[in-house]
Amino acid sequence: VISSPSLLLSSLYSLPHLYTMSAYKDQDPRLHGIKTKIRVVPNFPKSGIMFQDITTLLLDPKAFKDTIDLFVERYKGKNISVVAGIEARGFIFGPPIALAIGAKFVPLRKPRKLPGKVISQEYILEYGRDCLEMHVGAVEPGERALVVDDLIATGGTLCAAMDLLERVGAEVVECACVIELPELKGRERLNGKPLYVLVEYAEI
Ligand code: HSX
Repeated sequence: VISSPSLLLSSLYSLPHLYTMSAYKDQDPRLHGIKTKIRVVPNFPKSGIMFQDITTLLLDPKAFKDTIDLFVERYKGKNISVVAGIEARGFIFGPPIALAIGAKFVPLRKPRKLPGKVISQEYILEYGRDCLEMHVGAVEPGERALVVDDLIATGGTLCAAMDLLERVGAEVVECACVIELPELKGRERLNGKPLYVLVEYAEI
């Protein structure tokens, strides 16, 4: 998980930070274990970037399971038929959630990775553009979808994912991320679409 490389973001990311529980989440004791397992790596992949490394969370079976369980508890019984995971870390958290709630998993991939016919959605990054693609026919009109990723920063990636799903007529019920960087105000870019996060990375 990397931030955008602008000076502004670099300065934000280089401030001392700590994980706090999301204001949107109750004080479930499992959250403490989850947040302590997320490693923050300064100056990776470049100077000024604080990398949010969820691979350390995956090394702890309890914390990883707690992460999945918290999402499953929220979405089970909500008539969600599609979990759409964003490449690449959405592919780690999305499938176990999908299996547990009885939904299909649909990967939203970077360009030229999917072999079938795709629809594409470009989005703006701090410098340049990126793109997500989804297989045509993977999602039907009227399906209820959950979008899953590891982190929301500026919100551009989640917006592109929602656009893809809505273009094929699906209803995006909510976006779910493990981590939110609230200083980057990604939540405000989601056009009122609900966002559920487990931990915030907040300035001290
Ligand atoms: C990171 O950037 C995460 O894994 C997400 O996929 C994405 C979030 O950035 P943003 O679009 O919210 O700024 O690599």
